[in-house]
Amino acid sequence: MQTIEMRFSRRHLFHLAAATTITAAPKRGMIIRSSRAEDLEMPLEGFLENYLTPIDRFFVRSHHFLPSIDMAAYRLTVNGKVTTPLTLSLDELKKLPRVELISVLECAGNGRGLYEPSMPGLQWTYGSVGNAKWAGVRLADVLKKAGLQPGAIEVLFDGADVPVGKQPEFQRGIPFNKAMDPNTLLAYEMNGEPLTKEHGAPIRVIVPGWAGDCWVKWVTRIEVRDTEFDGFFMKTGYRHPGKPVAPLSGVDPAQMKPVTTLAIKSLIASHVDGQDIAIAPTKLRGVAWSHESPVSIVEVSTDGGRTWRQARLGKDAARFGWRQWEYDWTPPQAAFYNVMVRAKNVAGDNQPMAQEWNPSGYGHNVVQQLHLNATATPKPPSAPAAEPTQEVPAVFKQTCLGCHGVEGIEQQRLNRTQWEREVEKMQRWGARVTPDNKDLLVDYLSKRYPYRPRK
Ligand code: HEC
Ligand SMILES: Nc1nc2c(c(=O)[nH]1)N[C@H]1C(S)=C(S)[C@@H](COP(=O)(O)O)O[C@H]1N2
Ligand SMILES: [Mo]
Repeated sequence: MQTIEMRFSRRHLFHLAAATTITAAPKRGMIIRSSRAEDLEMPLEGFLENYLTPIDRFFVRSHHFLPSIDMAAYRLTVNGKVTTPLTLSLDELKKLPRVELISVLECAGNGRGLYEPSMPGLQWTYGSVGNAKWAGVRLADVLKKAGLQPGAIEVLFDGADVPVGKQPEFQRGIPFNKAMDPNTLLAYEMNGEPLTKEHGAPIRVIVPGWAGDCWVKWVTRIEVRDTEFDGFFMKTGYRHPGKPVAPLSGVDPAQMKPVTTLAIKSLIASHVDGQDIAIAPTKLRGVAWSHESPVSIVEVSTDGGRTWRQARLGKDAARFGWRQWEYDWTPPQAAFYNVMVRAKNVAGDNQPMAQEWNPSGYGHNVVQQLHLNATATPKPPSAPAAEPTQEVPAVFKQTCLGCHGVEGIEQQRLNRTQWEREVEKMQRWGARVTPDNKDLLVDYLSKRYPYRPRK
């Protein structure tokens, strides 16, 4: 007998369901940077699957816990320096012209875990980046509907997510000109599906070419401003000195500028550092991306940077999308090769040969180097040895594991001073650190998770 369900396609049902509730889709084989709130990194093989990153492989970065939003009750407020403040339902918003574009979304902190010396923060390696097709409406169309008053310099976005402890609320703004760019969108779809919960349903901001922190998820309010917003995530977080600074130096946030555009970057996703390969034809593969100017050339060196040859670029291309590349190579003899990749864009930007340091570890884009051991008897890469289990003091469990899991803590590689600052930050955000337990905590953390080189 035919049931009602059978008359609808799975996809149709998904849309029906999405009309009232926001669905969270399961993820596949991700690296857990934090289990709650969720911060998930795409493993290297994810880069090789498809030109558009599958949603179940797309990285997740959430500062706070996910909000619960009732789609029927959802409204987007537009206020500030506008002539007619708006309150729009999802249906009203969707009446504006639909726009689709492909763009890379990358976290400003992608590659933080590769910095030497390391700094506190989620220890992303390569995969807090993805390439998706977004669909939505132009932010400019929404702002024009509200009518603009003269003097606007910034557009601020507020999401529905609620902070943990006393952490300040996540609110980010972009300059007015970037907000009016026809490529800046309020998206309701990702890769042809309604946005999933972890990616910001029902509405998120798309700022092509700019770092992920301004791609605000779960947007409920847009404020047009004639002054710069001075909330934590603008005034203190997501700032870059704009020049290289001495490793481990602290820079006053007032002396730094907000993170804006992405850095040009390329990576090898088909191989890992130190791996054995056969003395036989090998295909090196990966992707390369840039900011507002597309990648034009990808080059590979198999001799430590003495000579460079052009890689073949994939046929899929979009101004803000990434470019797949591949390079056929046969190692001439048994040897330990230093293999590198670098990209250039149409504007002439390229990647540095040495990574300049900044306090929060943003914009990591040094030319990637892999050592590949060509041998007649290659062994498969071995799994990393499991860490021995150690006793965890009660004071640590009680003070540090109430708001989040242990993953974000155990991946840090920090010296005592850095741990002390981190514990003080947690105290400001609501951890019950007291003069009695502070030294115990800092001692434990700096011995258990000290600075150590990666690998
Ligand atoms: C009151 C809640 C709360 C408690 C308790 C807490 N933290 Fe956190 N912690 C946070 C928040 C909020 C974040 C940042 C989440 C984000 O932005 O993704 C965080 C993030 C972190 C990170 C990741 C790096 C960073 O700075 O974002 C580390 C490491 C960390 N905490 C260590 C600790 C330690 C050590 C303790 C115990 C002294 C502790 N936390 C106790 C709220 C807390
Ligand atoms: N409301 C809200 N929007 C947010 C965030 C957040 O924590 N809250 N994280 C930002 C950061 S730092 C990044 S890198 C991207 C990540 O988007 P994704 O989780 O869809 O990959 O979302 C941005 N938008
Ligand atoms: Mo981010």
